Amino acid sequence: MNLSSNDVPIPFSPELFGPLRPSAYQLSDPAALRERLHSDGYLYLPGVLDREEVLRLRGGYFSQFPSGYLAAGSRSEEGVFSGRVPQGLPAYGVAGHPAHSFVRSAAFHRFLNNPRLSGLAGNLLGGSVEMLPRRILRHFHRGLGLASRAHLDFDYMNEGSSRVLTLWIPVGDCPPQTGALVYLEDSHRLRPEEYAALRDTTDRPGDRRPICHDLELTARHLGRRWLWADFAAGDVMVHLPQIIHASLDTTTNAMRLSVDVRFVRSGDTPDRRWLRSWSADDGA
Ligand SMILES: O=C(O)CCC(=O)C(=O)O
Repeated sequence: MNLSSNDVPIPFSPELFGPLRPSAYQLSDPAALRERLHSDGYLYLPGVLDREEVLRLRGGYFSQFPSGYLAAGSRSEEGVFSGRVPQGLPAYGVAGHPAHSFVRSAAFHRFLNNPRLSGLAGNLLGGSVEMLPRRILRHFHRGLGLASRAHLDFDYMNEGSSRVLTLWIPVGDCPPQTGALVYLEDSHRLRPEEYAALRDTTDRPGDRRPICHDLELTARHLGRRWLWADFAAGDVMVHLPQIIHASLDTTTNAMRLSVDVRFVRSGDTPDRRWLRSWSADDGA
């Protein structure tokens, strides 16, 4: 596999990559699931959601684009990039772009209102929970050379309770080459001083929140592997706000689409920046 992140190549070698450990979401013992989450920093839960429902959401989103964006003869739920971005399409995720209206649509809210998601989060947080209103739709096509830099979620929501969980949902099949998320093994146990120096190697001077855009450097500096999976529509990842993760560049014709949402315990005070619908220019 030829992989890169933010256009920086990373060899797919056993030194740098290892497999995510799958868990069965139906584990009848929520305490065991919780224990595994805290031990690994994540839960990789294949097949939590109905595949067809996830693909319908994918189709609903891609059908909002002007003609010419999707490959001729393909169906919107396949989300295959034609190689051409229509002229006049507003910047990604701002008012006027389909992602901006989609996260405010009834179909999107219905999809996320699934009791499997709130039930899972409730079991893991040990009580009743609320999904924060800032729910991010991430969409990448090949050629952008853009991905999520190594980071931890709490750096983006550190003005509220740290009792928060992220659920990452691939909206379509998402192997590494399509831009999957990868997790730095056991990085939720690191002390911030251990990765502080990496923040100086950045393609985003002025923003101290990302840890690093160079995933090979990050893995070698911290002496641990990136954990990956061949995600399918229906899978759900759960992670702690302290685990370092990133995403790979999309190099396939099939586009990368995902949603990430956060849950807090009811009654906890969340970071106020997460209390409004997401917009790509909201600065949060
Ligand atoms: O989907 C991505 O590229 C990043 C998502 C992420 O960082 C998260 O879900 O916490």
